[in-house]
Amino acid sequence: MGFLNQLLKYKKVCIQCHNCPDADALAAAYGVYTYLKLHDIKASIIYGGEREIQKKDLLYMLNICEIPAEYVKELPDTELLLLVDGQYGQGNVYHFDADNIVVIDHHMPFMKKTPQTLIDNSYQSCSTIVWELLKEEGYDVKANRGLSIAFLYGLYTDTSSYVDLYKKNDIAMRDELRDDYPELERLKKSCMSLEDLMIAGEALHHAYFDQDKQYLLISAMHCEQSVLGIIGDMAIKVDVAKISIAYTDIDSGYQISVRSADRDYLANKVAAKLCDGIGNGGGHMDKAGGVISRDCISEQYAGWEIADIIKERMETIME
Ligand SMILES: [Mn+2]
Repeated sequence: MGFLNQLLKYKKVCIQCHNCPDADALAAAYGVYTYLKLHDIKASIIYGGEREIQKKDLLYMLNICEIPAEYVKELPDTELLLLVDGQYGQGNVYHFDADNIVVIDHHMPFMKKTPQTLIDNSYQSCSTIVWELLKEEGYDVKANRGLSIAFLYGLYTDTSSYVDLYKKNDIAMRDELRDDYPELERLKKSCMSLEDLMIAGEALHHAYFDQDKQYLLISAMHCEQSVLGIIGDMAIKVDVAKISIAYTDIDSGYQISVRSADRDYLANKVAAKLCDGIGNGGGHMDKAGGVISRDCISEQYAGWEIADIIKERMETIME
């Protein structure tokens, strides 16, 4: 029996994406949703957190792929809470009280392994995992145009526009699903607003470089996480930079985005250490992110600027 097959015993399932869902979370959720709907299960796609999706590309994706993602403050009545692209208890996954949890994720394992968790960080996107699960159940993904576009865009955004795509299974999905989709081409070219472009330019113009430890620290005006990622992706291409850290303010504190060009300082480790005790960080070895909580720093670092907190922590991390 496949992993998805075990879900058919439920009548109502809530599929939860991490806060500020990205294309990969939405696509993975939609894949599971499609399977459950096919078997007449009452399924919904939800997310919580600070705000509703605002990014133009994601709104366009929800529209063309017909993904019914809902922003909620409370967990709707459900028998099962199924998390995609994130894990229960993590900082970027809004906490809803639930007893019955299933997790499908491709980040570093944070939860204990159980029959209800499928966490494999050897995958570059959660979409690829769900694509494989659907194939295992005999579902023809390629015949579903909207889902194919969603999976491809999820993988595309999680691999820096396929530039970092290198894993066998992820490449297999790209190769199988790829086709001439004008909507996908438009999606790929809609991930920044004009304002984001100005914010990125301004942020890069004022980048701080630590000569001794060889890292870049970049402060950006309030922007989406994906824009921070674009800034970080560009900054880490600098020859002398081992690490780049871009950050921006969000309601609850600061969003950070870490890139690594040096195996001695893995991005997920750096992000975890930067946020240790004052937030939550993690991700992949070359790309990671995190959130530093304003409440936590006002206790532990009263009167400190965020840049100084990061600099002090980087001194220790890169010793
Ligand atoms: Mn992902």
